[in-house]
Amino acid sequence: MSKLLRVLIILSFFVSTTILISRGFRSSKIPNGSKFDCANCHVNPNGGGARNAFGQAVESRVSPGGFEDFWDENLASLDSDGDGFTNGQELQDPSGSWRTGQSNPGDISLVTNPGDPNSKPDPTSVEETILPAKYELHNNYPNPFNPSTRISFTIPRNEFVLLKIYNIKGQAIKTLVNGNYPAGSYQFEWNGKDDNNVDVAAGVYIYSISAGHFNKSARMILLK
Ligand SMILES: [Ca+2]
Repeated sequence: MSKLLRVLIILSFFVSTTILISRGFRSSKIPNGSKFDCANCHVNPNGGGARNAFGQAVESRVSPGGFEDFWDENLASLDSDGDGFTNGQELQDPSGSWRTGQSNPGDISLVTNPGDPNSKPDPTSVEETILPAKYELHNNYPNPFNPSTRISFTIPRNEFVLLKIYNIKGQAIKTLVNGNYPAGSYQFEWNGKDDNNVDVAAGVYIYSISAGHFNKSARMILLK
C-alpha cells in the first residue's frame, strides 16, 4: 500500500468520524433538528458543504469548547436568510425557549430550513406566544363590577378545567368553564347570571378554578 493511500484512508476516517459527531451534537441542540440535522446549517440538502447564513450565525455563537447551548432568544429572533421569517419561526420555536434535554416545543411536521429562503414557514403554523410556565388564576377585572367582569387564568399544559362561581353560602351558582383546554391563557366573562340565566343579587361571590392539581379561589363583589 502506498504511503499516500494510507494517509488518505486515515484522513477519510477522521473526516467521516468528525461529520458523524458534529451531526449528533447539532441535531440534539437545534429545536426539531432531527428532521433536518445538519441541513439546517449547511448549503447541501444532506447537510454537507459550506455553512449557510443560519449555519454561520450558529457558528458565531458556538463556544471554543464545543457545541454548548447556542440556541437562545437572540438566535431565534434573527432572520438569517432574510426571507422575512425569524430562525425561531422557521424552527417552530419563536421565543428561542428550547433547551437541551427538553422536548421540542414546536411541531416537527411544520419545521422548515432557516438556511434556505425557499423553505418558508406558514405564518399561521408558527406559535407566536410563549406558553405560560405556571398555573395562575388572575384577579377578576373590573372588581367591584356591574354588570359584568372578566376572569382569566393560565395553564402550562393541557388540562381539564373547571371554573365555578359560588355565593357567600358556598353554593355553586354558575359553571363558567367545564372542559379540556390546551396550554395557554384564557379569559371568560361573567355577566352576573346564574346557570338558569337569572340575575343574581348584589354581594360577594367566589370564583374557583380547578385544573389538574391546581386549585385556587378568589372573591369578587357584584354591585347593583
Ligand atoms: Ca428566515
